[in-house]
Amino acid sequence: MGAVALGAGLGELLAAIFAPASGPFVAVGGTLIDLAPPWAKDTAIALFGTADKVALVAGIALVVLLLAAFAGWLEARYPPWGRVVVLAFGAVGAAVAMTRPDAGALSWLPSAFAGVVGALALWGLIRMLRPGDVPSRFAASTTENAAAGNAPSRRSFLAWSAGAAAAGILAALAASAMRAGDAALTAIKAVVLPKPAEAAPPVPATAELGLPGLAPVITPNDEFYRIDTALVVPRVDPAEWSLRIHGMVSEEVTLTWDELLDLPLEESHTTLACVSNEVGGTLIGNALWLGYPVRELLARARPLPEADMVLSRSIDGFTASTPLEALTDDRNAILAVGMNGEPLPSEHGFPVRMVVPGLYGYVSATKWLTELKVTTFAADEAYWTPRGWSERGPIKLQSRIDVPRKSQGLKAGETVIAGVAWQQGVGIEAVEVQIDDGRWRQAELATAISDDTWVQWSLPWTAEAGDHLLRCRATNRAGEVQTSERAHPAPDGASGWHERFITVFE
Ligand SMILES: Nc1nc2c(c(=O)[nH]1)N[C@H]1C(S)=C(S)[C@@H](COP(=O)(O)O)O[C@H]1N2
Ligand SMILES: [Mo]
Repeated sequence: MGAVALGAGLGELLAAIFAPASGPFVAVGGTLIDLAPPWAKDTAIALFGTADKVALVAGIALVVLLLAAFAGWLEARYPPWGRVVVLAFGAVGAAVAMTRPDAGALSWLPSAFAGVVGALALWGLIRMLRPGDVPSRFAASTTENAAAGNAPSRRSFLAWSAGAAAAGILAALAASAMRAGDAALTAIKAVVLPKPAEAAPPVPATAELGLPGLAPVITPNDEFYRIDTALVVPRVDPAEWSLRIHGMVSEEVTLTWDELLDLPLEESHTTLACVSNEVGGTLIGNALWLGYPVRELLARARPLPEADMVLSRSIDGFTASTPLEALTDDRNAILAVGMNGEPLPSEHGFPVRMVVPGLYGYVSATKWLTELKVTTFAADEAYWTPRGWSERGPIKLQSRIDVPRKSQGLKAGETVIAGVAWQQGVGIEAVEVQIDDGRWRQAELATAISDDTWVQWSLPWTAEAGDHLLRCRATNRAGEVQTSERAHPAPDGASGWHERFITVFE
């Protein structure tokens, strides 16, 4: 185990030095994410929420430990097969690393190195256990003490194994420390965004009900949900960033970071939602974005009349298919550089991401954006499409109960039921609440920031002791009532009414 830990840890360290996304763990983990069948990913998100990646890395670490134990046993019994197994896994890691979308010419190196170091360490360690083979310094005493079951060779084997494992773990820790302190991160921290040429209208004071337990109308960056396939957050140096607009266009356009910041940037509030959000779920957030309209850049490139889709691509290979129309009509579809008055946090796509009101994130909100390919739905497919999700993802009309919370130990008496409702691009006209299958009552809406954001709602309630069932449903500005028909998130978003059972105490 020590040997393999040493190898894997040194592999990660080497990766951290030379090629951030090519470490054995990251490459294998990233590939597992891409290869995972949709149900596995759904289960992972359901089980671990946004901690799905932590769970994956822990899982891989466990497999590595089991492998290490197996290789050690094999090497002791049937040398050199333990070494061969370790080398083979290094080779698999190296091959996988080269298939990653962000692979560089040397991406195979860390895994291969991990394999070789692991195999050598294993060889050295197991040799210590074999009386005939031990280095001469130990040879004399070994045979005498072996009978006592306490041979120095065994003791030194344990010591060296523990040492190797510790060295491996230290190397892995050093690797993650180096990642955290790398140059791109320094560049990120140095970014100062320009003032908007067009500021967002101030948020009406009546947009925020300020009730404890109710989601704030603007989601702070550090509370904003995060969903993506990136095991390691891509660190992009803005000085090296550029966006290429190509494909079915009359003219290719390239835009650098400085050029983008020189354009008149606009602020807008848009609520971002994930297609994986269950009814009542929390994979949704609202922010003030600063960015430049995609429509203006597409106007420079002049899409050909046959085009009907824009395939946006991230530096890590993720792609999203957005209807061309959603990027050329008058909605606030932007290349965002700012989030709630700060540069985009790395986790949310620094330096540039897309934000498109009215579409789920998986078909519109590409983070770490590098490329816009003007194309057709017939010719191109985005990341999630072959994985069981619809190629188009307009946001469904939804509403959610935030308070009372299930476990808050609500006492009988005057209280308030409150939540949020949304259908970006359409807007919310009304929210109704039903208590214990009674009549639907009109909730009071807070002031909406815009039709592109969610809106808070509330309803006073005199709660009587006992068990109650609360339900809510929204009506959009087109007059449609939220459907009661339950649908799973796959393939194009959950539907149904949010229900909450609540016990009210005397
Ligand atoms: N590069 C990249 N961008 C991505 C994704 C991804 O996996 N990779 N996931 C998308 C999905 S599914 C959603 S819901 C939003 C989430 O954005 P957030 O993490 O900033 O909340 O990002 C979108 N952009
Ligand atoms: Mo998503």
